[in-house]
Amino acid sequence: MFYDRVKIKCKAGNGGEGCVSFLREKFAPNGGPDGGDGGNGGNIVFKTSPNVTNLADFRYTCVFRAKNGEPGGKKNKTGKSAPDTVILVPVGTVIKNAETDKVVADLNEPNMEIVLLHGGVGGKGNTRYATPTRQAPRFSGKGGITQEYNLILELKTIADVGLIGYPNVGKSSLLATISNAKPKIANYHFTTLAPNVGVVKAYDTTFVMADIPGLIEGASEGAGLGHYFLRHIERTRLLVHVVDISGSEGRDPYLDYETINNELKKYSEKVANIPQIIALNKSDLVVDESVIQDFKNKVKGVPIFVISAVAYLGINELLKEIVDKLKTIPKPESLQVEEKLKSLANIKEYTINQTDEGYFEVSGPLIDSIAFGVVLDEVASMAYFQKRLKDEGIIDKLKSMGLKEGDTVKMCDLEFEYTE
Ligand SMILES: Nc1nc2c(ncn2[C@@H]2O[C@H](COP(=O)(O)OP(=O)(O)OP(=O)(O)O)[C@@H](O)[C@H]2O)c(=O)[nH]1
Ligand SMILES: [Mg+2]
Repeated sequence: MFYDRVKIKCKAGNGGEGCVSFLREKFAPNGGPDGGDGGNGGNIVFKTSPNVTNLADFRYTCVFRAKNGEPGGKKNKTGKSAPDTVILVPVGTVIKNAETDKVVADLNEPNMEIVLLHGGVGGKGNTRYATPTRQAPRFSGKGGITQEYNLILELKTIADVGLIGYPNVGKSSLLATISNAKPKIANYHFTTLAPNVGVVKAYDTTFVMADIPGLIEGASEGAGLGHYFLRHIERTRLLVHVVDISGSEGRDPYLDYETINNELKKYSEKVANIPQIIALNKSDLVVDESVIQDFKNKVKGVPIFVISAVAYLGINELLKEIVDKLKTIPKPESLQVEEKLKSLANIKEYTINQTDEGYFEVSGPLIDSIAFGVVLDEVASMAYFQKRLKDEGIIDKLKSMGLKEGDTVKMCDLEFEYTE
């Protein structure tokens, strides 16, 4: 089984919490704050590796959570930042957000590395909140909280040339003859069950060729191997359409050619429009040369080469045409990134409930994060807390809902009476 589409879960690490601490030494009983910052959470990094050719490993490991940053410590010790979690994928991997089906990254080059999800930044230690008027802050910052994503990894092979054609016409034989690939070759249909990729060196250039499993009539309805593997020729610049011109299996070569082109059209207009070169293979078996001329009479405007992959006939001419054609066709651009993933969870959310006349309850991640580490019965902490409530617009929102002097507000475990 060839794995070219998998679903995984990824989450960058949270930032570590800032520390609340005060210097306590023998001769400085009331020392200042000395709580250090939290460390940063680990990033989720994707990297293409030439050693990875498919997505099979993700069957076993499909959850990737980078470590959280460590909390800050006393004596202004910064917490350790977590290492990146590096995920190795084959070249040509497209990453989509499973929820929206939008492309979030296209890893289309060798040794390409991207940080897809950034770890949360560490929270500040209480030292950082000290001001001339607030000399002993008893609160610290919470590290950034990250969000988990369901992602789809899809392999769309990166190859310059794609080999297409009916089963058993000699696609793999051609690939084996001209490239470093060693595909399985046998005299039956669907010998090739997964795309083979080979590197071809010819006329001072190098190009990559992908042999995809044979198509048959009705592939769009799932016949044979269906259209499943056609995604691997989506990004090729040129197709070599291999036809068995000897009709060794009793079919009409021209009908084969038409059938395959129809299947390409049913898959996508874009794939059907990729320029083609026709390779009339198994010419060593042709007894009556008129079949070649018949085919040429029916197909105009497409370069046709008469070859034999096994007897090495016409191969150099075909290669020359491929090399020349490739020079005129630009490399495909990367897929457009349709969505940029936000690493951080949305902690700006909160809700207000008026549970009784003059009684409001406010809750949600934003409140939790503002209230983190705040000692609410301490004047300086409380002043900081109230300022944040104001800055985030929560007080205004409460007022718009009818909050007035003397009303009660409940947040976390604290109830306080509102005063202007
Ligand atoms: N005589 C002759 N036989 C060939 C030639 N090319 C391929 N063959 C034979 O045709 C059979 C099929 O070849 P493959 O290369 O496996 O064909 P394929 O198109 O990859 O087939 P699938 O993977 O099944 O779609 C094998 O027995 C090959 O030896 C050729 O030029 N001449
Ligand atoms: Mg094959």
